[in-house]
Amino acid sequence: MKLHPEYVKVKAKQEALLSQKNQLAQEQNGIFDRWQHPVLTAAHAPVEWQYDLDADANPFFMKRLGINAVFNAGAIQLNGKYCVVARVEGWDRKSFFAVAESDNGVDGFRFWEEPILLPDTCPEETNVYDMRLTQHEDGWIYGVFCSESKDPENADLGAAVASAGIVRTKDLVNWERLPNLTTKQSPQQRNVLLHPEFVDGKYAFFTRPMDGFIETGSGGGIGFGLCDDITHAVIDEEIITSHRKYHTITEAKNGAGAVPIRTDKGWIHIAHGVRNTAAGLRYVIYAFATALDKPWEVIAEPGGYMIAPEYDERIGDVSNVVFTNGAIVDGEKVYIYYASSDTRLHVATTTIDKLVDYVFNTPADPLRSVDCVKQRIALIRKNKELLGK
Ligand code: M1P
Repeated sequence: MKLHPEYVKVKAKQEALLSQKNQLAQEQNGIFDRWQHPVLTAAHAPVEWQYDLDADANPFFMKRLGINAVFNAGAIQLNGKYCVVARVEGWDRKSFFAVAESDNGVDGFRFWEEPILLPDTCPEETNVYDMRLTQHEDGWIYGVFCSESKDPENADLGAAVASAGIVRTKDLVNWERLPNLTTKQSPQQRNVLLHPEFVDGKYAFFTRPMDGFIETGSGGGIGFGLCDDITHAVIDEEIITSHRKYHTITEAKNGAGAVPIRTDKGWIHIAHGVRNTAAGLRYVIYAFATALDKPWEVIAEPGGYMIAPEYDERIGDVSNVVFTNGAIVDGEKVYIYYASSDTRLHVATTTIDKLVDYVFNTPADPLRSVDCVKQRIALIRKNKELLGK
């Protein structure tokens, strides 16, 4: 074996990307700040994960196991570092999880040496993705993710079954796999998230009841359910928190995103909503608040989206998508990790005060055009008065 001379060149080129500083984007909206560069892309994946570095075995220095995309990431702060568990997708379309860390949360993210090898307890499982990381008050860090298998009862090769896989760890290194979540009312689940606190002494999950793999069907929105034992998690009953609504950003589906953020006024949720268009599904990120003592009860929901795909974000493997499954709260600062078009990961930064103001003081969607015009005219007239017009 001998090291291929191309390795040094490829590594140096990647180092330039990894050490690139991020800057605030120019256009801002007062709600959150965008940043110029994505924080993780396929190009951030270690060279050693993709090439056989041995010149004898790989004379043309080919990528043997390429990486297609790095996107939807769970996020926590651990040992003073901003850590994300990203969804990494190989050229073979299989996703897996890998930890990347940064000192400041907006640039310098580097993957740990090896991706996460989950305990293989589920032989039928083909694909895993979108881990939400919850630092639970019981002392564990839980990862809840989508565990996808071929539908054994449907000959169609595209027919799949989605359920919620559960793992736990203390250090993001050693992972214990627990049995998948069972939801008695819903045949399929995706976008499941564990609430960070016990509710009535029980583990509380935000769920996304679905009739099929893609369509939510009769699933009315983001669900909520309690379970007694996380090591054999069963939810008997789900109720709906944030509802899907006709002719809104959540008409086709919605799903929980980042772990709810505790504030003095309520839990702030940052979720995704989906509508259908002639060009396919459009995914945006929206926010709402639930009551501190009843985390399932929505007490404020601004109209429309908070983050929608813009410029380059619109284009990718699944275009016109922004999606979040992780945020980090560091004192007053909030870092929302969102992916664009199932291709790359970005950060949006804001503060607790701004989020609270946004969620509680932005008008709700009045649901009809005529009422939206009235809402806007009221704003215009108030501004005219202020401007002395
Ligand atoms: O392709 C967009 C997103 O589609 C799914 O989300 P949902 O279940 O709400 O349709 C997820 O597979 C997600 O990973 C993906 O980003």
